[in-house]
Amino acid sequence: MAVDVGIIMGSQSDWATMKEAASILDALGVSYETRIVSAHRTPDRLWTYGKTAVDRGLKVIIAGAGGAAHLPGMMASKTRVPVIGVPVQTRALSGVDSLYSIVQMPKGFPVATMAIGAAGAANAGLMAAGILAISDPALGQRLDDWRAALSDSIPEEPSDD
Ligand code: RP5
Repeated sequence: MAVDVGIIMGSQSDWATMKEAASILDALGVSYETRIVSAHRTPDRLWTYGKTAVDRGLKVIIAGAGGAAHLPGMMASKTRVPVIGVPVQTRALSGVDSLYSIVQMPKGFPVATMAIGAAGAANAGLMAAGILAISDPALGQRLDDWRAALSDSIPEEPSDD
């Protein structure tokens, strides 16, 4: 069955971060699949995933990777499905390596790059939902409700607790 969003990641170790995107999509009722697709360890899998993305009906791809994070950019080179990149935080360089690897795409092949780590993954889910909501008013309403609930949860004054 066709899903709207593909959440792909370079390694099992990225899942702790990327599940933040999945959890947002769950909350908003957006269909998705999750796959480990490594630019370096499984390049043929990357190729096939990108080549079949349009025909499989994917509308947005969220791609997370860390270190030499080539997955989002390579995926963007292989499909016109919009790719949202999530730089996974790394131990050696705190994810700045991932961010730089993802954000500096050459003209012609964009990757919408999020913040490093869990916040970036959650925002990738929200960005994907926003894109899909352009043609899905019911999802748009759910996204508006989600945003209003977040705003309502922020106290006006700080407390010591
Ligand atoms: C990248 O290398 C992955 O995206 C991951 O963030 C990083 C480390 O992978 P593992 O060695 O934990 O599998 O390809």
